Amino acid sequence: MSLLRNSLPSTVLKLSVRRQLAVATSTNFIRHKSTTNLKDRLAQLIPERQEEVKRIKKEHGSKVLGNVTVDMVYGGMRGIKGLVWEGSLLDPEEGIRFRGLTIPECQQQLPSASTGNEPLPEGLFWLLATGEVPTTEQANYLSSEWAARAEVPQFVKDLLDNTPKTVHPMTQFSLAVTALQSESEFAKAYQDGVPKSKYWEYTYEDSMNLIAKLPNIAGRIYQNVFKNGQMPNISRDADYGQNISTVLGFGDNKEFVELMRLYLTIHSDHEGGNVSAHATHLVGSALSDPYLSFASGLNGLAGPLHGLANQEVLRWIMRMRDELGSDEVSDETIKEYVWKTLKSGQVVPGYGHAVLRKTDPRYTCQREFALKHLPNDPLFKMVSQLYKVVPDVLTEHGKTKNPWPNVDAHSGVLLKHYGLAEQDFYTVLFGVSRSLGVLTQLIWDRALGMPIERPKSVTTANFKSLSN
Ligand code: HAX
Repeated sequence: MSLLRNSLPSTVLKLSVRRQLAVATSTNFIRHKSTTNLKDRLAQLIPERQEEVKRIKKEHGSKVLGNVTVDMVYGGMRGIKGLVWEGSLLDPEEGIRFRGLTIPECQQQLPSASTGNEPLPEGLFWLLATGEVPTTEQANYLSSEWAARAEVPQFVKDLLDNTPKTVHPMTQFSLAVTALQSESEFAKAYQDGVPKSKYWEYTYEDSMNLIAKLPNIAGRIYQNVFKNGQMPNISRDADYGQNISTVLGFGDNKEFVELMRLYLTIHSDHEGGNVSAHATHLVGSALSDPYLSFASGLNGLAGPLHGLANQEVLRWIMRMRDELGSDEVSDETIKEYVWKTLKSGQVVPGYGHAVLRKTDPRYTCQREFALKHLPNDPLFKMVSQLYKVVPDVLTEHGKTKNPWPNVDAHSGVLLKHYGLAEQDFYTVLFGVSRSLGVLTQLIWDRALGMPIERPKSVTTANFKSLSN
């Protein structure tokens, strides 16, 4: 399948052809049409899954999943299987699959807007939540639910309007989400003594409300920090990607809107162990509500080794261009610049990954988007040149286990091409997308009665007494 896709220029992959290709994929999903209401569909699915988990625990509960070595404990817990994450699974060679679907399969099978080809993030959310590819009507249901719930309380608007522009956009994002916690239906229901069996319903309502408000929050941060503070209104009739483009001031640019749909889809989920996903899940396990849990995830996403690489990559490329004095430089000159970065003790942003050992398919699909829409953009050409040069340098450097580019190596150049040039804002968009993955898991965490997390820690002194 991927060979076939690679042999076709992306411009040829119009929707109808994509749909035909979809027929040939091994992971075609039957669309379940019983209801367009996601909560009703979850209510149908949850009892089955609860039974399934009970059965798995009974039949396999004492099976061993692997050994834990001292290296793993000092090494950021790499390779320790210690979490359940339903929405997606990451293969080191192949990359992410959302409920079994690769990114190209999502592009083929998820509903798109009538005006575009890229998958709607609404469809991805339905897929992550249910394991089913939604119908267009089901995706549209989410568009209208999110648009209807999008209004942000006045005090949160005031909070953002009164925050100094010098406060980083990710800090503002986290502040706003934490402040929204006062709206939590889960927290209120818990205080009122709601039974455990209903936790997921309140988690669902909070998650839907929170996701719905993120475009208005992100837009307000963008307009306050980088523009004149005037907020365009979202439309009740538009999809999520269109609405976020509108609040950022790019609503009339059809290509940008398509980019947003794709961007929000591919940044949503990357299984459970990455910092933003794990942090959200961990904090949620204390029955902190979705607002508090997601704010923790955002604080993790704001780290330069994780989501902040989104901004760091473009900054690094622009600095390189300024230092080298041109967009058109030889591979040899770029190589020297990469070595300079490494020798100064810095990482090359956008390269390497804790799990992946090949080019990130999220990078590849953004590259395809660029080849289709902006093949002559000078910065895109530089990104392509880096793709040729950096892996060899990192391999020669000999430290990183994965010399290939990750998702962050490409996104900035696409956003900048359309005029969204303010790098410090980029991770906010990543955070909006990440809400889709981590909040669907939070709903399942509560539906499956996941307990408070409490792994065992040890001291270095404990290891000294280990026998050989
Ligand atoms: N440039 C230079 N050195 C790198 C490197 C890079 N891009 N990637 C890894 N290394 C180094 C590590 O710093 C580490 O060095 P030390 O032994 O001195 O500590 C060594 O190679 C081994 O690291 P690793 O096992 O290959 O990678 P980790 O799992 O420890 O880290 C990271 C994975 C993504 C954090 C790492 O590759 C990195 O820092 N990359 C650059 C930052 C980046 O692009 N982050 C975004 C990742 C994707 C993501 O989460 N997006 O949100």
